[in-house]
Amino acid sequence: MFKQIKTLIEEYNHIVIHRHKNPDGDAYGSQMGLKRLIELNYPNKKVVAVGDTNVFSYIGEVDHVDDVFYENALAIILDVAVTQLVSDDRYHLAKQRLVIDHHLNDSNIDGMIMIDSNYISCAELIADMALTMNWKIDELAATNLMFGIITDSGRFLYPNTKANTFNIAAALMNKGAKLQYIYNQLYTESLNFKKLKGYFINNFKTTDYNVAYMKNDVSIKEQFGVSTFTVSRAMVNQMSGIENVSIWANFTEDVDGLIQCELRSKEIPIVDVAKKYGGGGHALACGCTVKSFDMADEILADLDAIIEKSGKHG
Ligand SMILES: [Mn+2]
Repeated sequence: MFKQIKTLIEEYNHIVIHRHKNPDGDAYGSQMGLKRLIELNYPNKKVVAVGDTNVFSYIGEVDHVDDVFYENALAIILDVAVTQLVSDDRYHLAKQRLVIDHHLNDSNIDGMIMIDSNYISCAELIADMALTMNWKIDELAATNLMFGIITDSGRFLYPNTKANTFNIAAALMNKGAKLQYIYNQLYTESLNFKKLKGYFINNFKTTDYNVAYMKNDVSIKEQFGVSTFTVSRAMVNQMSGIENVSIWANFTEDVDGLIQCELRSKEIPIVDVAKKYGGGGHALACGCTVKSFDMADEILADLDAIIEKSGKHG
């Protein structure tokens, strides 16, 4: 498969690299890593990167690309395989499409598809390809790819981190990946973000069965100058890793007055509670949206009941 991808890349002089919307470290890292790899190994090709930007934009700048550039171009789509999640839908304009992803979803994009969920990150897959193909890899390419591997593996923490993840990381280190730079970037937070974390740690409450929870009205996001998403999704795990707390929940009022509920559990499945209130997600990480904090209390009662039933109350 790597050979087929290489052959396809070699056929095109114009290449546009896409990835998913709201890019994470892997989407950005694999996009900017592959862009650099093509520049290094095929200096006569014109390769550009497109898409929306966010706090990870220090990994690499996206390019402004006119529609006409797509005419005889190959569009490479990374870390996503479904049309609705791709950032910048002009990949349809390209002459040919290549999808490289490591998620479980089947692709609904028309083109060459390479999906392999054995890889912990898309960047790991691209690095493996570059190493297998004996491509030149410089410090910048190695650093960008390492960024994707480190972020998508939860810093080599998640259970699907494999021996080969370390083999590839080691190879990237040999090519000059700047580990200290990556970790400095990842562990630097804005002052407001840090203070918001402190606010959570100091103010969360617990139920009778030790479900840790926070109820955040809309004033919290204003007080700390952050988004609803930050108060809600980015803060829920401030209540994780606490002795005798097996489930934790974060209830955040949004600008429409609705309550965004983020529910997490160490080991007892809780997704049925999220589903009961019109939401969903994974067994241990899920969410829903409800109309009031009173309904949040109902959710907490349901979570308490789950712990009671499990017999795992500490
Ligand atoms: Mn990924």
